[in-house]
Amino acid sequence: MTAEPVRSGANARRDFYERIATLSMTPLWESMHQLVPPAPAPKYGPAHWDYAQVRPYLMESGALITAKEAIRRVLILENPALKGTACATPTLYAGLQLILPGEIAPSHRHTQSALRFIVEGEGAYTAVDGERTIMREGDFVITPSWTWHDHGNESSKPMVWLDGLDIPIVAMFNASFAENGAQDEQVITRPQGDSDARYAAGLLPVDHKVARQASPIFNYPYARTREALARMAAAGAPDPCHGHKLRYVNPATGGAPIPTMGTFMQLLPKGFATAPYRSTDGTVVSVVEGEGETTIGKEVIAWKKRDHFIVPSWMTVTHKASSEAVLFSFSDRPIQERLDLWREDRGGK
Ligand code: 1HN
Repeated sequence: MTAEPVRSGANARRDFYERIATLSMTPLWESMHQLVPPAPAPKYGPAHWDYAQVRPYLMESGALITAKEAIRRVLILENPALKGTACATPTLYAGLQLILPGEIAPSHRHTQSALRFIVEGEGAYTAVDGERTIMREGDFVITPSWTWHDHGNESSKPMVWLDGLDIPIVAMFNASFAENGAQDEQVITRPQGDSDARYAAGLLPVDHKVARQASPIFNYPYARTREALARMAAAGAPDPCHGHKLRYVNPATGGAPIPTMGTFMQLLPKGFATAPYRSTDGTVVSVVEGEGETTIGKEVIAWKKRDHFIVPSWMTVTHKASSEAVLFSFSDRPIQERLDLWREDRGGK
């Protein structure tokens, strides 16, 4: 091969860059490797929130401000590598919300989609577009984009849930709209259980038309999810990388219940160790049952019930369950799949 002639030295180039900067131009050849890395190079790492450490602060926040004054009394789970961004991963927001007995979180709506995953307590409700649902530990509840929602706790105990929102994604598109309701509590127009009856029994109303991507089911109760996992585990061997893993589904489309965020539940049998796995979707995990250890790259996270942790994009992950364990997780996988971006590496398994 003949050597390429060098056209000019470093000083001449620097001078050139300064002159084109006056026209808001910059040379691609100086940044191309960073712009198009040969494999994902996430600028964030794993993170872990131990519920035993977090819970006292959550309860302290309950004495500091009411749910009504706060609008939403939430401690954001901010990835330490993304300080100041309120992000758990570059595309996902996560937070732990506390609502005390007798409190309400007033009605509002926004274009960001939200999920709730109930971490502690039982008996608070959320209302979404005219229907209430009572929430229990392990339930997965959705608030689709632009739907009115308010919460209230009519039980005698504090309720804590994980909020997952697509805030960074909506921000990237500059597509945020939000408004407050006229009243704190929205008008209820449908009986409790109505959407469950119409959409969650393996049936759909005969003339149902898909009007939006989000699921018409808004509470996926843990009792059903747990039974499905138990029966699946009794019926066959676990997947080497996932254990027994299911994804939540919008029955009208077959897609994810929330178009921007995929949601998953997996059971790891006692003593089970997963094979190394990685995928391009950064993931937030909530421990529902059991104890174990997750290795992400070189970091080892020892977790138990109600802990939360982050698995970054394309980092190799293995789980080991010391007792039978159940993990809820959410990620940006559905968007990546729609854009033909999502990849996984099962390490040959
Ligand atoms: C929100 O509306 C809720 O409705 C929770 O419970 C967390 C974080 C940012 C913006 C809106 C809720 C939120 C949020």
